[in-house]
Amino acid sequence: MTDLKKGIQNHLLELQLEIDDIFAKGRDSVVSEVNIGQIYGGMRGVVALACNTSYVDPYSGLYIGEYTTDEFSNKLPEEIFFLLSTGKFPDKKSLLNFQSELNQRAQIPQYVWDVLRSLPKDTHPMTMLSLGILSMENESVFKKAYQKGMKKSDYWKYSLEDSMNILAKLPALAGGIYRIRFGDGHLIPHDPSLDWSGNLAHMLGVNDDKGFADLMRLYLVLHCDHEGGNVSAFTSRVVNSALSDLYYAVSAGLNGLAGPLHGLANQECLRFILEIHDKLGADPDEQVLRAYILDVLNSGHVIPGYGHAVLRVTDPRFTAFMNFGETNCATNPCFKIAKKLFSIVPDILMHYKEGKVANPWPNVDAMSGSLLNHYGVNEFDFYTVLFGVSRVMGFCAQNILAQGLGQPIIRPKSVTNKWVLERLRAKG
Ligand code: HAX
Repeated sequence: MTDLKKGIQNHLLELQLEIDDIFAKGRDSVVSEVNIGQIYGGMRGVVALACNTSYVDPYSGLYIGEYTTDEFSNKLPEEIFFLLSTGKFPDKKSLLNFQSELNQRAQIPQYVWDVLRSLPKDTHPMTMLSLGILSMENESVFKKAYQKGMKKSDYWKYSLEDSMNILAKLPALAGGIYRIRFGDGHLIPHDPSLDWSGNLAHMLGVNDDKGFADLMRLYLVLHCDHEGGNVSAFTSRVVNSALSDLYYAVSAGLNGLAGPLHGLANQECLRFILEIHDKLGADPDEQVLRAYILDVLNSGHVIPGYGHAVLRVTDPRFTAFMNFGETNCATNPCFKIAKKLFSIVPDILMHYKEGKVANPWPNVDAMSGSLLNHYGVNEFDFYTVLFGVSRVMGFCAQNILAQGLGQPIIRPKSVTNKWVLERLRAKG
């Protein structure tokens, strides 16, 4: 058994003991009430899910396991996947074994490239990523084991196998999508001497700068997971809860991530910054920029990269990207505009619509595009693919743990307007 598998097994035992304790202390205790506004309002604030991979504190941001963003942001993505699924960082030997496993599974079947190359040239790269993964569904070891009648207690082990196979192929898949969609179509081979994010940087073929490989590492670490209730993670979990295998579940999660209010926001952010650059110049005057932002708001548009459904402070992942920018590309015009926006937008949003914007602070997407732009990844449409590569770690870890804990199919109850009106009438 690999160290990762052992680690997950131990983690599942710990989590199960905690759940047993919770149930013993108060399985029927009420922790959240749902009002009618929430039924019609995206279930915002309703506590209805347990997820032990990560936690978003409204005031201190993302925790992976017990670790704050500051504490994990200098790690490798492979270490982060270990942490998400076992609750602990791997030691050196376990890390090397895991990396070697990924290297052995990195080869992408030729039919995936045939599928991707057959698509219209202007297909969105997120469609290509989702389809690339879905096209490999026939390789699912979970599906094959299920058909042979595997025990429920073994589900997570086969999902781990599927996860490893999917994760191992992501750098080559994303790199290939970039080369087919934006380059000359020539694929750069996987280099087993490089780690997971190093290979992604290498296979994109954009930039050999060490700073770019460092940015890819940071990017893949910071986007890995954000609790269980966000659109993409929740979608992935719902699909997997029906025992659709991880190829289906990961592809479904990525389809949610492709929405402009979720993962696609990062491509909107750089577009917004470049528009400012074109219209107001590289170093816009503060008052002029302020007026521009107000115009955008008054025309009914959101300011991309600002606001969050859960966070109520500057996203620490934004801060990590900003610190990276200060060290590596402080004079880049887009970075400078992104920084200037940070000094202006929160104040405007705080007072906009009588304080209706719950969180006027920047989220992770407000800065990352400027950094990618600095290293020559200028195709906005590709940004969400990088986000997706990282977020697949969270989808996989969440689904493996949920299966290991024997969680059932997800099926909340919906009601009709008539039901709600009758309920109100009965209450008087
Ligand atoms: N600019 C202008 N108005 C904003 C705003 C922003 N950045 N953020 C919120 N608002 C508005 C909302 O549109 C809403 O107005 P209406 O009631 O008139 O529709 C009001 O403020 C209240 O919304 P909220 O409760 O503050 O925010 P929500 O939880 O509903 O939505 C969003 C959270 C992230 C979707 C929202 O802040 C937004 O659209 N931000 C811009 C897009 C963005 O950056 N998305 C990326 C989020 C991070 C992420 O998930 N990445 O994957």
